[in-house]
Amino acid sequence: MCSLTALRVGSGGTLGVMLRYLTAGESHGQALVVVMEGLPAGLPITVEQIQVEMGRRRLGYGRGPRQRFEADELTLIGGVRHGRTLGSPIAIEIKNSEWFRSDKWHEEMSPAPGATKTPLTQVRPGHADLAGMQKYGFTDARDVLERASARETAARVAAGAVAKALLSHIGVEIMSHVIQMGAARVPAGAPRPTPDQLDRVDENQVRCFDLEASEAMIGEIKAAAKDGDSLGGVVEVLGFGVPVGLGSHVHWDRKLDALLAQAIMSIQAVKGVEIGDGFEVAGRRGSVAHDPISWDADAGEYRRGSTLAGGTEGGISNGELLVVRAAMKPLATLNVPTLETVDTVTKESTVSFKERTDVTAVPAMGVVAETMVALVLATEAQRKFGGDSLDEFVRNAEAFAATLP
Ligand code: EPS
Repeated sequence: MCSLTALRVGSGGTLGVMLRYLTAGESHGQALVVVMEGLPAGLPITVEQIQVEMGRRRLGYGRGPRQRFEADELTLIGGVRHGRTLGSPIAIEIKNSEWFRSDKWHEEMSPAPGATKTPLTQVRPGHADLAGMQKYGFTDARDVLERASARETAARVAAGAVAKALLSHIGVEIMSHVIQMGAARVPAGAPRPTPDQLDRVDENQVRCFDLEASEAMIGEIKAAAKDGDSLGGVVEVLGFGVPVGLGSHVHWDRKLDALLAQAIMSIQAVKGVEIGDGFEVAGRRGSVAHDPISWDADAGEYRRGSTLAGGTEGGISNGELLVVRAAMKPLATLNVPTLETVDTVTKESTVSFKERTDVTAVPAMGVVAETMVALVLATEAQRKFGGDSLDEFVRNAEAFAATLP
């Protein structure tokens, strides 16, 4: 079949895609799984390397009880032998610790025929519950929420660890930091962290680089937690060493910024994406809204004097710092439910059901956003440089850089 969808060439499409991945699994089921295809052979990768990224995703003040016992125990099921990729699909399984530590979810999430004794019908505004039930014809919100849950991002982060490993061989490093939590913000123009300061960001309870702002953020979380409420915020992902020439101006679905926007927006609870200073620049005059270009004769490279465009121009990476921001809404599950809704059985007004939840997951979302940026960049780097082995991929990238006009 030759439908428009089948011919799409973006990161999530099918034809012509160099790197693709698919996750499966529910939040309280046995496990999550991710299958990645299209990585070159010979890429060194270990379970421990992936575990580091998984551990980073569990970080952050304000997470709920689940993160205290979730171990994200993972198994490399296929595609890796003796610590190196084979070029075949990589399959990674991440066990849900809760399934194995008790039988709490065994009946509720059993794949065998049966029915729940406790359907969830007081749907949460802002969550996928109601629209998902209507779309798929369900009478229990759990049929929707188990997959809509941000638990699924654990599988993405496993894939992202592999994508980051690939990118590291062409000098790309990706990190994130929290710049807003509720009403507490990092002041405009505050210094950005660099990759050698990643530990400092990760060691901070809210993954914020600005200590004063981080104190205010923790204060916000404590206050929201006291009220049984939740908080959203903004993270900034930074891509260092991104080569010139990823993405393209020639088609809407090949533009790097567009691919990044889709990838970031696909993260659960993300409602806004910004490349560079997109929103702030919209209010400026053209004469002060663009990054000036100069020639660095010593380095033999063009330079831009600022990062307003966020490292992409015309949908193509320009070799400057990549800047992508993601805005996360406050979680729709509240520890003290107050959100007005309707019970889908009685049609009577009520408040949404209570589930164990995080006060905020913004620090963790930063790690997921890094993952999505890494997956887009790895896909586009594979498209640009190709190669069946890591050596070939790196050789091609170096040859391109060496001949840049
Ligand atoms: C989530 C609700 C919480 C989070 C979960 C995402 O899970 P639970 O309902 O089991 O306590 O902890 O996130 C994760 C488990 C995770 O690993 O990120 C939700 O409703 O999206």
